[in-house]
Amino acid sequence: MSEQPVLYGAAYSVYVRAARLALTEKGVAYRLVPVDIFAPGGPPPEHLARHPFGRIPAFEHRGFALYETGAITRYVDEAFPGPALQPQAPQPRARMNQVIGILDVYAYRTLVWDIYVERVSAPKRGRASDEARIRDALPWAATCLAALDAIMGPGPFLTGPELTLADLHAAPVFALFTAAPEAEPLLLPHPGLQRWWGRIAARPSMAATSQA
Ligand SMILES: N[C@@H](CCC(=O)N[C@@H](CS)C(=O)NCC(=O)O)C(=O)O
Repeated sequence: MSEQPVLYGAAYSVYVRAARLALTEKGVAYRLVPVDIFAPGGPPPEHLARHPFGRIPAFEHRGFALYETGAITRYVDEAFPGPALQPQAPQPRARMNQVIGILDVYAYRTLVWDIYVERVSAPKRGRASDEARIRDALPWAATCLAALDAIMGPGPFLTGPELTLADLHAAPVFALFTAAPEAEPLLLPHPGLQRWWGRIAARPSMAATSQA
C-alpha cells in the first residue's frame, strides 16, 4: 500500500493536470503512473478495474481508490496539510463548485475538443480541422467565457481573493484553448479573464505540471 498518492494517467490530459495542480499546490509528493487509454485494444484491463469508464485520471492513497477529478482534487485538499484550496464560507464554496461544473459540462468539450483539438491537434496528426465544428463552437465558447468572467467579478482568482480548485480545474483547459488562434478574439471582451490567465499561467505549479 503506497503512502505516497498515485495518479494514473497521462501528462497531456486536462483532467490529470487539474489533479496534479491540486497535489502540487498542496505540496504533496505523488507518483504519476502512465496509462495509455487510447491503446489499440482500448484502455488496459488493470485501468478499467480502477476506472470502469476508462478515463483518466484514477487515484490511490493508502489503499483508498478514487476516480473523477472533482472528487480527487477535493480529497487532496481535505486529506493533506498545506494551503486550503476550497473556501470555507458556503457562498464562495458554491461558486467554486459552480465553476467546476461549468468547466466539466460546457467548457471542456467546447474549448478543448471543439476548438483546441480541431484547430491545433488535428493538423499536427495529419487530419484537416473540422471547420464546421469550430464555427459551431464559437458562440458556445463565448458563452462559457462570459459565464466565467461574470462569476469572477474583480478576481484576482476565479471565485474571489484566494486560489481555489476552480482555478486549478480551469487552468489546464485554458492552457490548451489559448494555443488556438480563436482564443484571442474570444478573450478580447474579457480583460479580467485575460489577466487571470496570465497570473495562473505564471504559477510554478503550471511549470511543474507542463510535462510528465
Ligand atoms: N469526469 C471525468 C472526465 C475525465 C476525462 O474525460 N478525461 C479524459 C482525458 S482529459 C479522458 O480520459 N478521455 C478519454 C476518452 O474520452 O475516452 C473526470 O472528472 O475525471
